[in-house]
Amino acid sequence: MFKQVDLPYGYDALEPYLDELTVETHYAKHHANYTANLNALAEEADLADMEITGLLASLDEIKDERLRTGLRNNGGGFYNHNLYFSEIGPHCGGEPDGELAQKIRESFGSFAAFKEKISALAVGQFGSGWAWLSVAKDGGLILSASANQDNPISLGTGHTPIFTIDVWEHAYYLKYKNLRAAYVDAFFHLVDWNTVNENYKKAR
Ligand code: MN3
Repeated sequence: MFKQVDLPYGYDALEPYLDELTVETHYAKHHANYTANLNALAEEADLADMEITGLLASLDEIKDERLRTGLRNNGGGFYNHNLYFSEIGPHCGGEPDGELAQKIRESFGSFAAFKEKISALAVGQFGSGWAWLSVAKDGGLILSASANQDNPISLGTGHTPIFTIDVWEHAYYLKYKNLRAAYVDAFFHLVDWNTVNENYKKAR
């Protein structure tokens, strides 16, 4: 049984950067639906006992095309949103410190340069998708973007995601309309870098 991450904040707690209706719809409708669909499909495929990362990394082994596609989309939707909703919160933002801050400086030159690069990937992703900060097997930091509910695990990159930005229109359209760049900029006011730092230490 796959379980949506608990929201440790209210639907209105991310105002003014994310409005209450967007957060409620995103978590209680979109994310909840991906989770329910994943559970039904995983049960049908007899894969309900797997870890989601293991399931997403071995989609190729699912012979039935309907189940494989359904698990790719809904398993991705489940995993991606668990990361997204757990890496943000009220009274956050700013810059990371500790080991992640140092690694970001080593990899990208500065936090500002990192922010600029991942924002460009998020804004430039054509249609629905995600931007990612991941850890490679050699410990390096990798930036990428993906379409739909794909992620670095389901795409078979071998990288472990530690931070993501959802750029599906459902993540921002009620408040920001077509201004995706404004949403991405506002999103950085919500990032809980302590959690991302923990994700980094686990992934490394
Ligand atoms: Mn979403």
